[in-house]
Amino acid sequence: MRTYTAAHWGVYEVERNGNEATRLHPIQADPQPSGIGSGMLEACRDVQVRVKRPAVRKSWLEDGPGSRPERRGQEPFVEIGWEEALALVSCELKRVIGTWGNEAIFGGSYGWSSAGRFHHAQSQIHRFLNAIGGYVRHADSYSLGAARVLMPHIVAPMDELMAVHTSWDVLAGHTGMFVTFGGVPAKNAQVSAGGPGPHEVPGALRRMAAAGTRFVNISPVRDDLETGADFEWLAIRPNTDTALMLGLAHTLLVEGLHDAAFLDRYCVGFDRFAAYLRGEQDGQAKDAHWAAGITGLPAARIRALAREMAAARTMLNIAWSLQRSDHGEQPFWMLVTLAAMLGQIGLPGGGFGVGYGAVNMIGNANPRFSGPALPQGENGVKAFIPVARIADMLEKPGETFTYNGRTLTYPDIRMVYWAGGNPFHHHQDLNRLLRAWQKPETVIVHEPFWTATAKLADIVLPATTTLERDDIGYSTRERFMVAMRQAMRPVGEARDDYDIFTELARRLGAEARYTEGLDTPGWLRRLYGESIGRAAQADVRLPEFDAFWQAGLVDMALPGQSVVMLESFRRDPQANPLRTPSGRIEIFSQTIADFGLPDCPGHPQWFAPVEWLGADLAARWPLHMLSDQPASRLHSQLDHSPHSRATKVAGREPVMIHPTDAAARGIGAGDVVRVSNARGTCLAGAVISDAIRPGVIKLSTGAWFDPDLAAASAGGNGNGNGIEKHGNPNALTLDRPASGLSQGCIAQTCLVEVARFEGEPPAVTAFKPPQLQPRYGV
Ligand SMILES: Nc1nc2c(c(=O)[nH]1)N[C@H]1C(S)=C(S)[C@@H](COP(=O)(O)OP(=O)(O)OC[C@H]3O[C@@H](n4cnc5c(=O)[nH]c(N)nc54)[C@H](O)[C@@H]3O)O[C@H]1N2
Ligand SMILES: Nc1nc2c(c(=O)[nH]1)N[C@H]1C(S)=C(S)[C@@H](COP(=O)(O)OP(=O)(O)OC[C@H]3O[C@@H](n4cnc5c(=O)[nH]c(N)nc54)[C@H](O)[C@@H]3O)O[C@H]1N2
Ligand SMILES: [Mo]
Repeated sequence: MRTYTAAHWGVYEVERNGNEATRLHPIQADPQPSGIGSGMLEACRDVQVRVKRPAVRKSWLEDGPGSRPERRGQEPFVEIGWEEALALVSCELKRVIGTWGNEAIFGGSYGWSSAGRFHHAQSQIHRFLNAIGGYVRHADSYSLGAARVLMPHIVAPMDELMAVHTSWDVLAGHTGMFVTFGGVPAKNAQVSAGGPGPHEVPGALRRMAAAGTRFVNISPVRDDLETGADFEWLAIRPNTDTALMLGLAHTLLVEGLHDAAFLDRYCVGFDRFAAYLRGEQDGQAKDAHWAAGITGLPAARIRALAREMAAARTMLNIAWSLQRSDHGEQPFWMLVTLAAMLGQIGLPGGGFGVGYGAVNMIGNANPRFSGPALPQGENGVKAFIPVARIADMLEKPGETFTYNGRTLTYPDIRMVYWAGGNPFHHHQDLNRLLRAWQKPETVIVHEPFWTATAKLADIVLPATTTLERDDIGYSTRERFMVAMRQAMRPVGEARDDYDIFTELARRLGAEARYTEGLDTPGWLRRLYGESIGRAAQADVRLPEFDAFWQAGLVDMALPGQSVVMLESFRRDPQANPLRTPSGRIEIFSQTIADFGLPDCPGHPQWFAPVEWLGADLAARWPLHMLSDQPASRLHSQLDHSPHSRATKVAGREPVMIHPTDAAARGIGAGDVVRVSNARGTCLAGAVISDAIRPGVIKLSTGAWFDPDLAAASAGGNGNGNGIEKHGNPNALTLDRPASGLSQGCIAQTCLVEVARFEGEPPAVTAFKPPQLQPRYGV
């Protein structure tokens, strides 16, 4: 029997021996399978790292909710049976709701979990919490905190833009110049949420280069672009792209190279922006010379680049990482503005892209429809936070903050309930989060693995991985719908999130609302069935469920399709207006101006970030640390797999350092180094490379957080925190919002210093389970 499965990093044919998978083979249609999947089976079966039984922190079990929260992560867990665990969790939910109301439960539960659309943990937990009265939710994402709030005001919502990127075939046919801020990282395009079909990006870039497209990569890192040919690398100082784009815009303006007719017909507010560009108010023209001083790039090259862009069919692209920075709205707003000045938006091969390479689906022309998805129900609680404000929320109940023109209040959280995410991987300034995490009385986590977040919980319920259950794989603009048939038995006593929540809902009198009387097979049929009609509207004929389940894969490709972003708007802006207040591209936004925010005014502007190489602080912390997405895993997922472990240096996460910076510090390849700033210290393994700008280091995210909690609670190593031993950059990043508009995370804004670690470095314990005790002594 041929069966399939899907992960965020690929679609696989499952070789099996009866009910147990023996190997996963990337599907034949995939020209460039991701290596991430190679260790997936092994990682899921790693009984050392799996949570095998429900487990409760000792003090919580013995003395009740709120007992010794400072001991989270430091004391043993007691393993208990499912019956007792379900009783504990349901009683605790009743207590919290009865005493404090549903508004005391934070169920935002951000995270990518795994690929199947039914067992999508975030949807499951939200549906469950809604069924019992609601919870404090999160808005937006870590991926696109600033862009999700900004872009609807000025052009279109991010989800809309992501789904209508000009397709790769059109780029190969028409694009003369492809200028990208932050590369087109093929490492990131290994992934699509819900499961990528064929990996398209490496081949697409090579086809463009072969067809004659000229590439310019503006990035502190050279190798986040690979086209199979030479390209120009402009090694910009991190977080200064807005200044560069302003310099380019200034040259276009003063040399009359901007498309005044386009700006007139399709945009509003160019005049106000042009006055800023010329420096009419602040006396500072944002010219190439000015931009050179900020970006570290030569003024002559900036001027020439502007002319070259105006002379060619030019596509401008920006990586999502650029908005994960202080004032992260500005580079995105400025990219759209620059593209508007070039006047090629809506033309084949011209205009802008917001994330070619960020995930595989961007630039695909496969059909677009909303696939199977679990309805989440109605939330009885109105309070929410922008996703990255979690530590603020825990520390500052009752305080107010601004968000997208509104003033909101942080709720008073007593319980945190998480399924499918790893905040002790994903949040910034994890030493701060460790302190804030002591605030709730109870932390409940569903996890397949003993991640840092599981270890820092009070109650951990073992969840199955996607391989242990039936599901459906689907992602917009990807080629295949996948019948994900169970590929192995659950490990230990793990249960599906759906089954856990069903049991809890029963104990809380909400079973009918949560399950609607359906079991997993019933839901798969229903969700698939409901998507047949939506698919038909996109000209996709899905077979009936039984045929789909039998076949395993449905190929939804519609050959010959291509996409040009904003084509219909360009053809007729009156008939096809944008959904902005003016119906046009807003270079000046009256709405945003009226919010009256000092850190996000009505048109794009340069603001110096709180931390960057031009700051006074750089005298003390002279290196800019980029914490990009890891090539060898998805965030923290599968860090314990052989594939990810093979990339470690001296057992820690590799940190890329320029030879000059390494030599100045006596650091050699393979050395263990301390990466520090005032917020924390982590250890990493040195990789020396000239593919990075001097003064910049790169430490990818996702090494399992391995803090020295005892030292942290005792006051630590001088900066108040224990050393993180494994190389998690969020031990150092800054937990502040991009602006009062979006409150997005700013992980890429971070100064540090690096030094050789002298002596014997402490052992990495990230993949060791916590101390586990049986319920009753034997
Ligand atoms: N410094 C820095 N930090 C960053 C970023 C950065 O660029 N720099 N990027 C940010 C971004 S863009 C993102 S999206 C976040 C990602 O942050 P997360 O999405 O939180 O990271 P993951 O490691 O994918 O965490 C998913 C967790 O779900 C678990 N899981 C998988 N399947 C299931 C399931 O079926 N049920 C349950 N209950 N659990 C499951 C996995 O074991 C894993 O622990 O990180 C952010 N953090
Ligand atoms: N393999 C893998 N792929 C992934 C993920 C993963 O964890 N693993 N995560 C997925 C997720 S959730 C997301 S949100 C996307 C994220 O996609 P992105 O946010 O775009 O990814 P990053 O790798 O953080 O950054 C891309 C590049 O931007 C460059 N860069 C950083 N700062 C600056 C700057 O200030 N200026 C310029 N010009 N360049 C800069 C870095 O050199 C980096 O190579 O990736 C997705 N793809
Ligand atoms: Mo993300």
